Amino acid sequence: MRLRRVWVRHREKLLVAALLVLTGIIMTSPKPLARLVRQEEEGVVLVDGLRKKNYHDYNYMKLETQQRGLGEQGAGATLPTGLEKEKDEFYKVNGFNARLSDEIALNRSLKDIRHPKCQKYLYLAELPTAAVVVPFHNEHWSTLLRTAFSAYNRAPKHLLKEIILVDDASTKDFLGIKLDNFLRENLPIARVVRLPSRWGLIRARLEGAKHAKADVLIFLDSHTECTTNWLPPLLEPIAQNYKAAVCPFIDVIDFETFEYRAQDEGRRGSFDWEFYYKRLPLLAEDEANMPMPFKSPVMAGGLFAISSKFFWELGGYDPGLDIWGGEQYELSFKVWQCHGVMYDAPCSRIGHIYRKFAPFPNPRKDNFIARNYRRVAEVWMDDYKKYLYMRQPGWLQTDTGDISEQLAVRERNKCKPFQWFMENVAFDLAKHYPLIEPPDYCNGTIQSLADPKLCIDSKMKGQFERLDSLGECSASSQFQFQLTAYKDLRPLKSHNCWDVPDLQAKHAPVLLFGCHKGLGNQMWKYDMENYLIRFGHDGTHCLDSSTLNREIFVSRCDMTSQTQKWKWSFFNEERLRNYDNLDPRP
Ligand code: UD2
Ligand code: MN
Repeated sequence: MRLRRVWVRHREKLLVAALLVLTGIIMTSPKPLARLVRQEEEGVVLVDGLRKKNYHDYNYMKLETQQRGLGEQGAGATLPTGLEKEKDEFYKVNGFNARLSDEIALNRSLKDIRHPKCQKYLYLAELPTAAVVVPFHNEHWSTLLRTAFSAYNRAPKHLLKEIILVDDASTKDFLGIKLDNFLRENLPIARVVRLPSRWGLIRARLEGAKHAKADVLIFLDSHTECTTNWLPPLLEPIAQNYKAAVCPFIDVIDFETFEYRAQDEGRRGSFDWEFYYKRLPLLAEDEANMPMPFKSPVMAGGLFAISSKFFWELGGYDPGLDIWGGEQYELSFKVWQCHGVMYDAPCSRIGHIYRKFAPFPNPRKDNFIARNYRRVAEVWMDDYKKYLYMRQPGWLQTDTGDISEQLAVRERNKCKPFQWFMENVAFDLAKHYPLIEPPDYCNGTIQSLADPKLCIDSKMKGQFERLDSLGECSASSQFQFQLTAYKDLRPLKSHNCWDVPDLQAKHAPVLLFGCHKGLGNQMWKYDMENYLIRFGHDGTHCLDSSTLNREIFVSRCDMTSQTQKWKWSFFNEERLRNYDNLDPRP
């Protein structure tokens, strides 16, 4: 009753007092902090006790869908007519259609081709900062800049601290002051570090890494494009374990049309015993957890993230690796053997232009690739190195140079033996890439019975070229072929296989494509009773020829046709008889 009376009598005074107290609280509270806390918590949710957040930049994504023009949305494009001469000139020095690239916007839009679940995935609200490091030697202007712009435009700005372009002694004029000025005005987060002479991509990366101030190093090739939300998936596993190295999915930017397309939906990285980069199937658990990061034995090399702390604990790269090659194996072995882990992160997708051909002359007088491979093998592979040397005895002729520093890294970090890697990480590698090569079905020359002085002649042709000719039989290497245990047919020791992409054509051409082990349109069989070289699973088509035009092609098998009959200089009768029971992936 009494309170009520007080309230009624002093209502106004009380209200004013309350108002004054409230304003006091608001006025004296540290405003900026209050705003910060509120802003940070916006969009942050607790998932299993962890603060997570959605990093998508929906405004940017919406703008992208509205962009129109050549190559937009990652579509394939063709060069406007009249530029053929320039096209050829630019192709020669880049190994891809660089003139077309100049017609495409530096910030062109790309389709979101990620696994649909990536759109909803939340990442830790606190992630480490990143530095992008891009080594380049004579890279083309627009492809280099598109690399930098795509990385910047599609990354959360507070996480991407710097973009360091390392100029490995380029000689193209525009890569000098013009590039510095352009970046200063248009993309100040990026800067160029220049090397005094050609150091090669590995030492260029090392130099870039030394300049970086961010927590995580992200290496990219100089002709790549980062897609929607590419950065958080690379950083999260590192935030959880600083010894994790994380690779994005590497997609394909077509060297001719600049079409952006998926490479595939994931494989585990690997190598064969000549150190060609290869891939292994996903494990059932990887498929089930898609698109969560999965463990991968070996990185492709060009594109990955690693904490600067772990990178330097591992001694960075071996600085004795020169120009190009081998560093992807060195770092992968190091990461695994020295107590780290390597993941592929399906929600981070970055496109790469695989060149049509290597445009640069050899900058050294020696075989630096062989030396690089040997250094890696000698330091990390223990007894397994012999499986490389068995196939490449020539490598033993190359001097590794001093490897004591690298051995000291291994010792200092108490790294595990290579056998541990083979048994626990790359446990299925030897099944797909046997330590010892299984015997060929056939090899040597392939002689025509229609005209026995003629043999199949590869003319040393390579990837994407048509294998079309017959020549006068000789022992020289262009006449040597093998029908391997993988049931594919290839020029001796080549990694390009006979492939028939258009079987319906009347005289179906045989092309050379990267070998994919006898499967699909690379499977061949020698029918030794009938001297036929049969193509494909059903074997209804055979290798045929016109001895007059000295041409070869594939047509429907005809036992009576002499132009379809071939004699191998060597064939393994027992294995051929057993052909249908033998696994092409021994
Ligand atoms: C593949 C890898 C690359 C690296 C290499 C083996 C991918 C997509 N790419 O390269 O990262 O692992 O195999 O070493 O996995 N460069 C220099 N100086 C040189 C030579 C090259 O700075 O002396 C730069 C070049 O401009 C490019 C990068 O190094 O940015 C890789 O060279 P590439 O693109 O010619 O070779 P690629 O794609 O076959
Ligand atoms: Mn490249």
